[in-house]
Amino acid sequence: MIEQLESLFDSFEKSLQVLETQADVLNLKSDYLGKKGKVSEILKGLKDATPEQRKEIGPKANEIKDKIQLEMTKKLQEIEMKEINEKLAQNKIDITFKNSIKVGAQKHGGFHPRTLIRQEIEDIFLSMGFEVLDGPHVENEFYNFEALNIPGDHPARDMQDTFWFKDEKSEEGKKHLLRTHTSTVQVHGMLSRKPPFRFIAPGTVFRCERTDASHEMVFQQLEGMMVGKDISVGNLIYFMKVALKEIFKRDVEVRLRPGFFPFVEPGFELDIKCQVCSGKGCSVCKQTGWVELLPCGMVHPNVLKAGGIDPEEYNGFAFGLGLDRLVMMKYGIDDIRHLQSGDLRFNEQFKTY
Ligand code: FA5
Repeated sequence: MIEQLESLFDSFEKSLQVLETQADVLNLKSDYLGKKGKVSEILKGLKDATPEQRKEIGPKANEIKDKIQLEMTKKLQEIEMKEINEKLAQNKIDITFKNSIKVGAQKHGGFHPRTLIRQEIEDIFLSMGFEVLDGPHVENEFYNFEALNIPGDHPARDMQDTFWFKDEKSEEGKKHLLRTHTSTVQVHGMLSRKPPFRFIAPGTVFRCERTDASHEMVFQQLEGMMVGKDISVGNLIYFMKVALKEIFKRDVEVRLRPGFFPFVEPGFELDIKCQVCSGKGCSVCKQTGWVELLPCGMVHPNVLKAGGIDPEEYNGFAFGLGLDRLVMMKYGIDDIRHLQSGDLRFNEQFKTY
């Protein structure tokens, strides 16, 4: 039996050598060490052996079992390492990029033209001491109208078609709406700081309007407000001129004309010579050669009062820049609807790198 056990180990070793998968190794293990395996078969003969023979065969059988177990563990590890190395060779990372992606052929993202202009304007106004504020899209009628000198029955409420919410009114009994202009931030700004102050507030506004080449239902404005002592129309015009010069990096023709907005007095419309048609007339400027861009004016005393500011002591100016229209003028875009089209062929023209 001792010889049988030793030759069994030899045949095990030979069979093991040619195996290549862990499953085959485990099958071989059960052939040899399993309940009905080859070692058990040999040990069945123990019943006919003498006590002396048994003393010898027992330890030998254990030794052979341990050796089989050890060889198998080694083989399993060997196969595992081989598999890992093969996988690593397949998934090799080429840090030189020589054999994979060509440097330069990679696609980079870029900023939307509106984001580019917005960042540029924020930098310009920050450099002139303005803060940049944000405000909620969902407002109640106090912030969008009443505090801006537009009471409930005022015809000016119809100047901007409003998306109203049908939900519960606010705690103060005011109806909710999607803000129609960023002038709402004037009110938040006044109520949360003491004069003197100056801030801008870029953001999205919503109007229930028919769209065309220069009108969207969801578009962006950039509000500006400066409150202090003895502020004049001259100050207002100075800041508007500096901002436009910095944005266009060249002289652009503008005109200032009287404009009516209940929240400013006097109020102005600042139009820009249409940069799409150079003033000849097109669908963007509705054949007039001019585009309404930057309404502005001196803050109405009622608005200052609603913002908790004494109009006897302080005054100020405010403006509401049409940010999307400015983007159109800067880049010569002939339809505002391109801006939100999500068309990559449009967006890709403005990559910054
Ligand atoms: C206002 O919204 C005022 N809140 C602006 C203001 C602020 C005046 C502070 C005085 C003081 P208006 O409705 O004109 O005004 O809009 C301002 C600018 O937004 C317009 O000049 C135009 O450039 C842009 N705009 C208006 N409607 C649209 C639209 N449907 N699509 C794209 N841009 C628009």
